[in-house]
Amino acid sequence: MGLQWSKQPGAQVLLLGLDDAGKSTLLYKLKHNACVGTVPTIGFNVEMLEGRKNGKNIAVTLWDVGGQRKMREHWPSFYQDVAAVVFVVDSSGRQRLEEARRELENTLRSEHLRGRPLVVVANKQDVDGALTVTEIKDMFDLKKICSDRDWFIQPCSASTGFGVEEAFRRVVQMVK
Ligand SMILES: Nc1nc2c(ncn2[C@@H]2O[C@H](COP(=O)(O)OP(=O)(O)OP(=O)(O)O)[C@@H](O)[C@H]2O)c(=O)[nH]1
Ligand SMILES: [Mg+2]
Repeated sequence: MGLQWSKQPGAQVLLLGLDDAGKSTLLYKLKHNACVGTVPTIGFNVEMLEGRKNGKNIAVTLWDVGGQRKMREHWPSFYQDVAAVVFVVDSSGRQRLEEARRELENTLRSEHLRGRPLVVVANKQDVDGALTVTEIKDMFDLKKICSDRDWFIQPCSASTGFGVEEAFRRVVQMVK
C-alpha cells in the first residue's frame, strides 16, 4: 500500500465504492456484528479480521476508503499489495449505478490491481425494489470487465447482516 508505515500482516483487502454505498457499515458489521451509525469517511478506516482458508486461520486487513468524489482521487494510493478488492454498490436505486460502474471500471484498469479477485457487494438488499445481483451484474457487464480475474457478486444488507459473512468468506476463499 502507499501507507507502508502502517502495513499490516496477512491479506490486504480494499473496500471501495461510491459514497453512501455502505462500506463503513459493512466493515463494522463484520468486525463487531453491530450496526453502528456512520458518517461519511474522510480518509480511511482499517480493521483486522481472522478468516479461515484451507483449514488455517489467516489475517485479513480490511481498508475502507472514503468514496466521496474528492476521496476517489486517493484510491490509487491504496492499490499496492492488495490481495482482493471488494466493491460495494448501493442496490437501492438506479440513479448512481452508471457512476459506480465507471469508477469500478476505472479502478480495475490499474496495473497494481491486475488479476486481483473482485467481490461486488450488492448492498442494501433490505430496501424494497432493490436491484438484484443479476441486474447489477448485467449493468456492470462484469463478465467482460472481469475477464482476467476471479469475481463474484454477493447480495447483502450491511444493516441487517444478510449476506455479510458470506461476502467475507468469498473474499477469503479468493485471495491468493
Ligand atoms: N437500508 C440500508 N441502509 C444501509 C445499508 N448499508 C448502509 N446503509 C446506510 O447507508 C448510509 C451510508 O453508509 P456508510 O457505511 O457510511 O457508507 P460509505 O460507503 O462508508 O460512505 P463513504 O464513507 O462516504 O464512502 C448510512 O446511512 C447507512 O446506515 C444497508 O444494507 N441497508
Ligand atoms: Mg465510509
